[in-house]
Amino acid sequence: MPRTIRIAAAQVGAVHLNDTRQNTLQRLICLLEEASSKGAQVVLFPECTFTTFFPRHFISDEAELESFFEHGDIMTADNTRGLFDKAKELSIDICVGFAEATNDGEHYNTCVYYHAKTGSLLSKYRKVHLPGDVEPFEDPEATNQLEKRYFKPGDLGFKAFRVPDLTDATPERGEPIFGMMICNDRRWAEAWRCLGLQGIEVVFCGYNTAGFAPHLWGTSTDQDPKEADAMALFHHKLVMQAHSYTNSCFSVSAARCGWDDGKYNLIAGSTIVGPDGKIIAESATNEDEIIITDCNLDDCRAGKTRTFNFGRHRRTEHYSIITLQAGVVEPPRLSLGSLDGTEGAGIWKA
Ligand code: CDV
Repeated sequence: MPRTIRIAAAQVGAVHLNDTRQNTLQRLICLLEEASSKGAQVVLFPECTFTTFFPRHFISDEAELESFFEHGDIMTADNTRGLFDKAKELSIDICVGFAEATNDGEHYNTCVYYHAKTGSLLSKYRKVHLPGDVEPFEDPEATNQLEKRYFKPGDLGFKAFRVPDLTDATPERGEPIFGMMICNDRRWAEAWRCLGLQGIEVVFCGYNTAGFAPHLWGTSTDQDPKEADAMALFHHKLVMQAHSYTNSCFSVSAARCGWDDGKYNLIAGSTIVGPDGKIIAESATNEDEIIITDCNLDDCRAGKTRTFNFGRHRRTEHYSIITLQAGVVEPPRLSLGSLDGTEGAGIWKA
């Protein structure tokens, strides 16, 4: 029996600094209703879904900063409850990103998986790879990315989880295996492999990715903004496709995109990618939009049992460098050694 699930990504267009919480929430609810009318069983929403992407702003006022965070139970808090209530009413699971303030005063860039049938959170993930800086750029024209200032690195790791009720749990395969990551995490092979090693079948990833942000990335500040935007989109698709392929899983990505405040450009490009690395659904606008497709999880089997059969082919005895060292340690410079056989002089010995 095929283990097929209809999965959607809810792309969310521009959200301005002064947009009201209620207005943004209403847009998310409309997207959920549209996904429901198309038969979606699970819908992914972007990173920091409920507000504008505030880490681009240097906010010194503590109360103002806290207003971008969600406090208390995300399922019942005033600013977010509407989406969870609607998901329950429509019987659709949702995966949604938000800025989390914990009861003990910590702050994380978080997402949760909400299981509609039981009205409970099946899993929570806190973003591990926080990009950007603690201090704002000196150039007042630069777009900041102050995630390292506002959030602590996630402390929950990359945990895959089983989801009941979406497909018949066949005796051979059991319930679907899902996992979550957030935006910048998708660029790191390590994040994917941690999920891949748990037999991941669908990775969910919401994102806010600046198009033209020359102080942050790109080649120079006078780069053509359109080219920069195209390159950011290319890199987004590259990592989603490559890592879906090398871990033999589906991936779903949902963009917060468009021109926030008419000034800050975030790329669109929400996608659903198959375990062969091919894009099977893709957004066509940079506005609010649902993309949706059927995913037969058994399509993951070919890769998982052949080319990427990890148990058969991985050679962990050669991988310790990955966890022992974070930064780069280059081999010794040839020019600093002599050619008399000194270590590092470029003479290979068996
Ligand atoms: N929100 C993000 O994590 N954005 C990063 C940018 C800043 C590099 C990204 O990887 O898309």
